[in-house]
Amino acid sequence: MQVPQTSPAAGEGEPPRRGLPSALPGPPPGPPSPGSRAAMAEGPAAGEALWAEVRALLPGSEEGLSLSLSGEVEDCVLPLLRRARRLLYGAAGRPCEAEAAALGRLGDILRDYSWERLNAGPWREVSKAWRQVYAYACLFGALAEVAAGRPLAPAVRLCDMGLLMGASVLDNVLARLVRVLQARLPRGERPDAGPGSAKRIRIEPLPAPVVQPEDALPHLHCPSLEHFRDNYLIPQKPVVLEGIIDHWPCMKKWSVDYFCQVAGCRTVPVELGTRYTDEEWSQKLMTVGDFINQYIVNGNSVGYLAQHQLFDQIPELREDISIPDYCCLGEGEEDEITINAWFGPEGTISPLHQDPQQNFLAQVFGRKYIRLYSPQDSENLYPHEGHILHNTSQVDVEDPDLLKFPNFRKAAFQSCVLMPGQVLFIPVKYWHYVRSLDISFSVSFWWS
Ligand SMILES: O=C(O)CCC(=O)C(=O)O
Repeated sequence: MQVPQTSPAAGEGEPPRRGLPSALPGPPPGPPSPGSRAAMAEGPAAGEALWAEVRALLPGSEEGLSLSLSGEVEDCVLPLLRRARRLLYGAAGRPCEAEAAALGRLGDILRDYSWERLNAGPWREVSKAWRQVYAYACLFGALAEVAAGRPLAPAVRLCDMGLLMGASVLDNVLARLVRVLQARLPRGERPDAGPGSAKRIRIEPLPAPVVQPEDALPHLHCPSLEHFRDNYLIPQKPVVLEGIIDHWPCMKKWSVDYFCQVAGCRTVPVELGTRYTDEEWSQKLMTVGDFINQYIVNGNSVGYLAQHQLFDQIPELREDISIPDYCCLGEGEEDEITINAWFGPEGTISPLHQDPQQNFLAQVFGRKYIRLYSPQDSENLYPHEGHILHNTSQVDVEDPDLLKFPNFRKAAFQSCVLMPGQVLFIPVKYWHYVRSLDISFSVSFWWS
C-alpha cells in the first residue's frame, strides 16, 4: 500500500507496506482565524490580482463546475457542495468578507465530514466519490482563504491535503492552484531550514559496511538496451548501472536547502521511527520545511519521507529527473510507472522486503547500503505471516537472530553501497534491505 491519493489506492497485488492513511493523525488543522495582520499586508490591489488569477483556474460558468462524483455519497453532501459553488459564482468579483467566511465554513464542514469517511476503514475500500468530496472541500477552503486575503500558507496546506487524500477533480485543479499560490507566497511565509542550515548538518559520514568482493553486485557503465535486456532483465539479475543519470538536472541542483526553497511549505507524509515493522512506527503529515528542521538538520530521531509520489504533487521537481530508457523494455505504458521519492537522514532502514514490480532505484545524493536476496531464497528469509506484512522478512538483516531464524544463514545475498549517480536494478520480487549511510535522496521507478 502506498501513500495517499498521489498513489493509486492499494490493490490486492500491491506491497502491504507504507503509508496507511488511517495511520495519519486526523483531520488537518483548519486555517488560522481570520483577520491576522499579515492578511492585509499585500494590499487590496494584490488581493484582487491574485483572486483573478485563481478564479481563472476554475470553469467560466457555474454549470461548468460540474461537481460530478463517481459514486454515491450521503444526500446532504451535494446541496452543501452546490451552496459552496453558488458562493463562488454568485459574487460579481472576489467574494466579500461574509461570502468568503461562508465558503470557508462550508469547506470545513465538508472536509470534516469526508475525512471521517476517508478514515473509516482500509484505504483501498475508501470510495473515489468521498475522496472527490474531500478534494472539493479543500478547494473551497483554499479559495475562501484567498478570497479573504489571508496569508497563503494555510491555503497551500489545504491544497496539499486535497492532493494527498482526495481524488483529482476539475482537471487536477488543486495542483494548478497550489502552483499559483506557492509562487505568491511572501518570503516570510516560506519556511526554510534557517540560515546556514547546510553547515549545521553533521558531515562526518558513517563508515560504510564492507562489501566482500564475492558478494558485490556487478556494476555496468551505460549498457546498451539489448545487453541489459539479455543479461539482466530477462534472467532477472540485479545490477548497478552507472553513467545513466549523470545528465539529470537534479544531480547538480538538489540539496537540502534546495528542497527548503522549492518545497518547504508543502505538506508531505513522513514516517516516524526506524523501521516500518516496529511497534512504535507511525506516520505524520508535516511540511517539508518542518521535516528538514526536525529530522535532517536536528535529527534526534528518525523521520523518513519514504515511498511518496512527490513528483506528482510537485511537478516542478519532476522536471529534474527522467524515466530511465531501460523502462521501455517493459510492457506497461510510461504513465503507469510509479515514481517515488525517498528522502531522509542517515540511518533510515527499509527492512528486507519484496515488491511486485521491477525497480530502478536511483541515488541522487548520499549513500545507501543495500542487500539483495533472490526470491528463490524466500523460505530462508522468514516472511511475516498474515496479509499485511507478507512481503516483509522478520529477520533483522544486519543483526539476525539465528536461533529464531536458523535458515537465514543459508540465504545468499549480494550487496552494494549505492553512490550518488548510480542506479540499482532490482528485479520483480527480489528481496531488498536498504540502510542510508548519509542524508540521502533516492528516486525509485516501479515498472512492469
Ligand atoms: O530506499 C529505501 O529506503 C527503500 C527503497 C525501496 O524499497 C524501493 O525502492 O522499493
